[in-house]
Amino acid sequence: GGLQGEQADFIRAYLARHTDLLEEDMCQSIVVLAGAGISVSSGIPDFRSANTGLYDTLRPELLTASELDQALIGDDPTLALDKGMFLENPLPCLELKRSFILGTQERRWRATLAHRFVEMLHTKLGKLTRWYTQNIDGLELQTSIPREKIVNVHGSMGAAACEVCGAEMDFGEFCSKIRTNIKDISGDDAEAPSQSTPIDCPRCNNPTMKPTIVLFRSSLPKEFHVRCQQDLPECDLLIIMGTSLTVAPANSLVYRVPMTSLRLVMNNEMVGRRLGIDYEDDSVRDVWASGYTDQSCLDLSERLGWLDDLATMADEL
Ligand code: CNA
Repeated sequence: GGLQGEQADFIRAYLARHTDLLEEDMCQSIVVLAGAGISVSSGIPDFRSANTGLYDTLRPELLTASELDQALIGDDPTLALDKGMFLENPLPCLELKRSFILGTQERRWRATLAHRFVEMLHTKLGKLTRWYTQNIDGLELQTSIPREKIVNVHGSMGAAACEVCGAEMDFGEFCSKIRTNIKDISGDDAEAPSQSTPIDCPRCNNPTMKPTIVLFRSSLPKEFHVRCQQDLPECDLLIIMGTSLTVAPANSLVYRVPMTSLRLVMNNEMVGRRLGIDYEDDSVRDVWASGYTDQSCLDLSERLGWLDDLATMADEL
């Protein structure tokens, strides 16, 4: 990591502008849209980063599926997390998520600097209207942000329910079943079974117990739509962090905020150009903090005089 040379000067100039954006009176309502990129530094891979993302490292041949389904997943990895595919065969999804589920139970991962930065938008500025996160890792719950300010757009990993009838299962019980029923495609767990068997719902008996995450091609929590209607018309600044903006309708926030609201993209690549984000230097409403989100958040925190608070938060971990 680390910023160097001309690139660093360029980014710092932009960041100086961001500091103004955050502190100005005209900016009263900040909405954050976050994605897997803000949790990568905690040790959880994202989906779409080249080489390290889950889609590049996925080996469909290890999943319990027909050869045809393996080939289809090879072409389009989202199918492994697709509702239709899950109802037909729940095993690929559970196999793919096994270590994520167990890691969540063990609280294996810690909130990152980016999470702490969003926390300070609330605690220091009092301007955080809502934090929409596509992440299912629950790391945002390690911050002191009130629960109602957070929208888990794609659900969360830390609870389990039946995809068919909605019956809930104690998460600890679900995790023990994951441990004994589902094979470990990462090869890290020597105790794992060599073959997978599905986990039956105690109410409807379908083999469809899963973490309460939103699968592809299924509907989002109602809360998402309700909060968007409340929040977006008032939004002065949308901060987009660590997301490829490829998943709809989460990415619709980008064009649903008023034309007058500013958009700050904290991401290591230029995302959302097709949704209208303008990466030209003379853009009137969009600014890009390139590079690592943690580094951008650290730089911004320094400019805002928040480094001591960050250090205190780190001590409390
Ligand atoms: P994505 O499509 O994988 O995009 C991640 C984006 O972040 C990409 O543009 C990356 O280039 C960028 N990025 C990665 N690391 C960094 C970094 N350190 N600094 C700056 N930018 C970085 O993920 P999205 O969230 O956009 O996709 C939505 C899916 C991913 C959601 O449904 C999530 O549930 C799902 N997901 C969540 C997690 C998690 O909860 N931590 C992990 C993996 C996938």
